[in-house]
Amino acid sequence: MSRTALRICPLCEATCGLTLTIEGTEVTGARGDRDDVFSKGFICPKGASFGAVDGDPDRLRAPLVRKDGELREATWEEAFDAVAAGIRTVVERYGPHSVGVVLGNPNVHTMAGALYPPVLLAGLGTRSVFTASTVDQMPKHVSSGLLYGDALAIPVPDLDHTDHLLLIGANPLESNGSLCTAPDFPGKLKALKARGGTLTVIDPRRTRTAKLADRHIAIRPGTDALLLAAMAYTLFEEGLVDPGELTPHLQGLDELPDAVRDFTPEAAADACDVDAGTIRVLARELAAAPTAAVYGRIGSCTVPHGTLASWLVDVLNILTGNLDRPGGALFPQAATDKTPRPAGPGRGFALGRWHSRVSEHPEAKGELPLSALAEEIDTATEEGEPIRALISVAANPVLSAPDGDRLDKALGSLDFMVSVDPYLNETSRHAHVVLPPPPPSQSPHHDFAFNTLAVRNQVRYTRPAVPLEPGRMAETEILARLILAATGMHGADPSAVDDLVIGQTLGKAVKEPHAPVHGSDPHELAARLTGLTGPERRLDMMLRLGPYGDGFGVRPDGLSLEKLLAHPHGIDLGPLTSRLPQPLKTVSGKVELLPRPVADDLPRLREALRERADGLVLIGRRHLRSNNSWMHNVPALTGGSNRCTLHIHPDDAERLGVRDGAAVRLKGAGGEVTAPAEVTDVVRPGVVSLPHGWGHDRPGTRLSHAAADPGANVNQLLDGSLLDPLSGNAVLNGVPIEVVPLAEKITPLT
Ligand SMILES: Nc1nc2c(c(=O)[nH]1)N[C@H]1C(S)=C(S)[C@@H](COP(=O)(O)OP(=O)(O)OC[C@H]3O[C@@H](n4cnc5c(=O)[nH]c(N)nc54)[C@H](O)[C@@H]3O)O[C@H]1N2
Ligand SMILES: Nc1nc2c(c(=O)[nH]1)N[C@H]1C(S)=C(S)[C@@H](COP(=O)(O)OP(=O)(O)OC[C@H]3O[C@@H](n4cnc5c(=O)[nH]c(N)nc54)[C@H](O)[C@@H]3O)O[C@H]1N2
Ligand code: SF4
Ligand SMILES: [Mo]
Repeated sequence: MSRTALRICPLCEATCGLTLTIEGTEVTGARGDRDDVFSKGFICPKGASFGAVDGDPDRLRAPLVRKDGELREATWEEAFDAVAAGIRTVVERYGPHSVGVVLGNPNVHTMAGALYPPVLLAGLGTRSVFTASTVDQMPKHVSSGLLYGDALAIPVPDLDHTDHLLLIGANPLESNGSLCTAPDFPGKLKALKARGGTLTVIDPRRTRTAKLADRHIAIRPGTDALLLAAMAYTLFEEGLVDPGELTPHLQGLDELPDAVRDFTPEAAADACDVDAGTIRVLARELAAAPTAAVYGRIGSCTVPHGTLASWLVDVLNILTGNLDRPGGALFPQAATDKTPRPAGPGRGFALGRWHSRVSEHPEAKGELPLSALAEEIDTATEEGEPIRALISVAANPVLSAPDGDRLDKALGSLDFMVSVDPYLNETSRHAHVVLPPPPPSQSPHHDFAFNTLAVRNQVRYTRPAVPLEPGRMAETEILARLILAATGMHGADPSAVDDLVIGQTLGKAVKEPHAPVHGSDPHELAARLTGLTGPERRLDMMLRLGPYGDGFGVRPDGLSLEKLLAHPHGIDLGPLTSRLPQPLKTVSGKVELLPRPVADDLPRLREALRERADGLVLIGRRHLRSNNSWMHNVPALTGGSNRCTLHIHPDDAERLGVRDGAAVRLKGAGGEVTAPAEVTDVVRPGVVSLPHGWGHDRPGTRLSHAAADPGANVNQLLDGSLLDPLSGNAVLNGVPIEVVPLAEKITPLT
């Protein structure tokens, strides 16, 4: 007998609603939920393979604990005993910063990852915090922090209403979108064109997204900030600046013309390899469109000027009056956002409040660069203790971060490491304890992060589609117990963690004059929370305190968990609307257009005007059926064109003597890897492309399918020294590289 259950898909940022077919406890099918208020039935091949991802036989079923050097199955009790002993010994001997925490990408795709890591970090008090953000979007956080005073205030393009979309370094036809949560992104781009709008794509590769575009510009990698600065220059030069209704909310507009003075289209053309006339046209089109949105993603972030490029994306939206207006780029308002406070000056955003110990990288958003994790473990300095224990949650930095070989060694030298991970993979194989979360079908789901980035305000919650298997522990409970074990409260009831958060949050809310619960008794409010579990009670609390909440009865029609459960396909909260100045938390209470750290970084961008490297540069790519490093073990999602090949332009291939299908050796600052060449004019000349997340050939992993076609780890070509200095974000694109046909290793290259 089969049944169906709803489940929001956690496999990318689009958050589609799925209808799962379940036989017994096994997910045997997945289709798009046509009644989902947001995704309306959309599904992609990854979502359709939910059952295969969920039921992968290599997923760990029980905790593993290292005994006599070997990882063996153990009880949860033994596992947490080992965590408490391992972490506490290091904290007590070497202090809190000697415990590192690494948080990987899937944390934004689980409820556990949203609700518990902040408590863990606060409880540990460590500054050794590393996340996937610094190999991804940290430049955008820094830019938003500086412009708006809030690193999480990220405007998203109004895909459903814009007349003109300028996509920079994003390939939503493969990625399904990022920092712009939109089920059926491809359909939305087609709809834009169907309603007479225009799509421009800036990408060194002629991607599937670029093929849809009215205009594709194959820019030289790493130079987007120059192109965008030259567009801003053009807007000023040609009198096209018109912030419109934004004007009263802006500070520093007068200083911008001088700041971009040197970035004429003529000066930028050579470096970008885009002619000056085209740059001017891009600026004019942006200004002329009734509404327009500039949107930049991975290709604009993981580059040497990632923060400046991210800043310029917003500056262009502002100069053309497109920020915060329908059809432009707007600030979403999620159901679990904090109660909006009245507009007014805030505390602003600080960068570099502390620095990493070895290379003295400034912190950003409380994080240090993931690129620096290996050296923070393997290098002693007089400044303080190296990291001796590591807590890794949903992270595989051995493949995702630069120089995996060095990190691999460093992890092997730790006194103690715990991984919360469903797989024994390149990173978790070093752990002393592995705590496996249940598969997604057995976990509840709500998108705390992505609803704040969604192209339409909406809220959805799905309970576990399948009950927890015997012997399994919910990931929320795993993390709650991990917090207790790591902070000296080992053995306490995990509900203590939720109670602590609820007590603190409500205690604060009742003191806020603008909160609906102002003046109430927090204990009385806590007693009214509903939900079967601690995380559900926390969700209920957030919903009720939030912008659409029932305010614990103050607004009886408002949201609560109960109301959400009564709407299994979600609740639509309407299109994005103008919100300024409310989201601003800058000291001035305005959008600070030329923040000091940005102004101080502009000379470095000016120098880039003169750079014109001649050698080959490396960029990445994503495949629709992939997800970073962790889906190569699912047969349904591998094979075909989803392979770790080096894309190289026919001209470059001919010049270097590279044959299609033949192995080539790649040499970068961090090492060498081998991959088969795929000669294709999809990449522009001078650029080669190798996808990330491959390199599943290390011993001691349990990834039977992935190991059969391991691919090469592109990040081994990086040594971790190339960063965007403002954000600490790794430079993963536009990296100098040598390519040698394998049989002719000794042939000089260029
Ligand atoms: N060269 C290059 N490198 C890149 C990128 C690139 O474009 N080019 N992209 C970067 C980007 S954008 C990102 S976000 C990072 C990602 O970097 P990571 O977050 O380190 O990598 P993932 O492959 O997403 O691995 C996540 C880990 O989480 C585990 N996992 C999966 N599901 C769950 C779950 O439900 N719970 C828990 N606890 N664990 C789970 C997986 O088994 C895996 O070990 O990679 C970055 N690296
Ligand atoms: N199928 C699939 N979907 C995913 C993921 C996945 O691994 N697979 N990962 C998820 C994650 S963690 C993220 S962060 C998102 C990322 O979402 P996107 O940013 O849309 O992802 P990419 O497909 O890497 O697109 C980046 C594009 O930038 C281009 N590029 C490289 N260098 C430059 C440059 O210097 N300038 C410009 N203008 N372009 C450049 C690349 O050619 C590529 O087409 O995708 C998410 N969705
Ligand atoms: S687009 Fe993303 S969220 Fe939607 S089905 Fe595919 S993987 Fe899942
Ligand atoms: Mo990412």
